[in-house]
Amino acid sequence: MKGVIFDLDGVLCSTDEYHYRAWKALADSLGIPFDRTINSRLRGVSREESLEIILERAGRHYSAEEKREMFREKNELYRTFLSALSVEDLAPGAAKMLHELRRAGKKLAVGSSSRNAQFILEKLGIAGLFDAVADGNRIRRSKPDPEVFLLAAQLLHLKPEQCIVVEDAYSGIAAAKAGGFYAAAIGDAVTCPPADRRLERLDELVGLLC
Ligand code: B16
Ligand code: MG
Repeated sequence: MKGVIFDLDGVLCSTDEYHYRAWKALADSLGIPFDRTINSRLRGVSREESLEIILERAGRHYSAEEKREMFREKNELYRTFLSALSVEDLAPGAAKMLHELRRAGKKLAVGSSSRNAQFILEKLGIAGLFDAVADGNRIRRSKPDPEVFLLAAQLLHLKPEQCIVVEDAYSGIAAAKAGGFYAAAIGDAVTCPPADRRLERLDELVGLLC
C-alpha cells in the first residue's frame, strides 16, 4: 500500500457530535423528532441528504428555498462549534500516526464529504500533513458513491488498489469497496460486513503499513 486515504469526521476528529448538536437545534426549532439513532444515518452523507433524512419525519413539504435556509442556519451553528476546535480535538494518536506514515514514505490524503474539511484540518493543525484533500466541494456524488475516494487516489497519482481507506461510516466503507480500495473500519463501522480490516485504534495503521 502506497497511499492512505482518511475520512475526516469520526476518524481524525469527532466533529460528528457538533453535526448532531447543530442538526438537533434545527430539528427542535421545526418541531421534528430527531435523536442519535437517526443521526447515525447521517454519517458520511452530504448535508443535502442529511436534511432529507431529517425531514422524513416532518409531516409537511418544504420548498427548495426553505431547505437552503435550513442548511445555512445549520452550517452557521456548526461553524460556531468548529471555531473552538484545536489540536486537542484530534483523535487519540492521530498526529503521531500521521507523522510516522509520512516518515515511512506513504502518501496521505483526506477523503471527506464535508465542505468544511479544509477549515477543520487547519483548526486541528494537520492541514500540512496531507498530499491531497478531496472533499465535499470537489465532488458531485457523496458516499456511498466512491467519487471522493477515487478523486483522492487520482490526486495522489495512485490506483485504488494501492490505497487503504480508513472510515467510520457504513456509507464510507461501501464507497471504498465500490471504488476498489482496501477498507479499514474504525468506530461505528467496525460492525460493517464488507470492511477488510477492523481497527481499535488509529496507531494500528503504523504496524500494518510500515
Ligand atoms: P458539511 P466525513 C461528513 O464528513 C459527515 O460525516 C456528515 O455527517 C456530514 O453531513 C458531511 O460530512 C457533510 O458535512 O456539512 O461540513 O459539508 O465523515 O465524510 O468526513
Ligand atoms: Mg466519517
